[in-house]
Amino acid sequence: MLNVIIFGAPGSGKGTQSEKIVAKYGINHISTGDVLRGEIKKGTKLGETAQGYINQGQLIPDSLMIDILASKFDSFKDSKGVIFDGFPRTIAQAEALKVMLKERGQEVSIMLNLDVPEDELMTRLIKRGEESGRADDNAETIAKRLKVYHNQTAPLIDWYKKENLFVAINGLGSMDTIAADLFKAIDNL
Ligand code: B4P
Repeated sequence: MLNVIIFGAPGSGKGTQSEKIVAKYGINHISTGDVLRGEIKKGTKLGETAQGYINQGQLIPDSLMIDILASKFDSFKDSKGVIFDGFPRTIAQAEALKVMLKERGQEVSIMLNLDVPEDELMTRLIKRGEESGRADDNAETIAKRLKVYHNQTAPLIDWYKKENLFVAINGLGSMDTIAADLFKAIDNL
């Protein structure tokens, strides 16, 4: 199985590029952000809990996220692989992912880091907020999300470098150019 992690700060294009990778390689997609927004829309207990964290720009507790991830992963039948979009976001989530995959005879194939300067992230997310009305895409919450990213998520870069799975990708430019770089990295596996 091809198990790809697409990694980057909020607004780096993880969701955008995941769709292109899914279309090219025919693998399944787990976007933890989409799962949470789906639960909010359905008005479930989980959605209610998630909404509070998301609107504050905070991460949902690891224990909840890890359970969600495992059950979503196990829902795929005869899968060629999975793209993990928005997970892991903490060291605890990365460790749990490693264990979860190992228990299923699997491992992470590659971690692709979309590198985008902070002013560009802000511009993209503000624009998305105006177009989609996403509650967490406003200047104040974006600033909090970027802080959370630097404190809790960015340390995963070194973690995956130690695992020899890290590949840096320039996340600035046209969506197709970035996709071509991502495909090249995957095809090199
Ligand atoms: P996510 O839904 O994962 O959202 P994101 O990081 O903000 O966006 P992404 O990087 O996918 O950007 P996109 O492609 O859409 O998370 C939302 C929240 O959920 C988190 O803050 C957290 O609270 C919670 N959460 C999720 N996973 C969690 C976890 N594992 N643990 C705990 N909490 C969790 O691109 C953004 C915009 O840029 C789009 O409008 C797009 O059109 C544009 N864009 C993309 N590529 C571009 C390019 N090359 N040039 C110009 N614009 C581009």
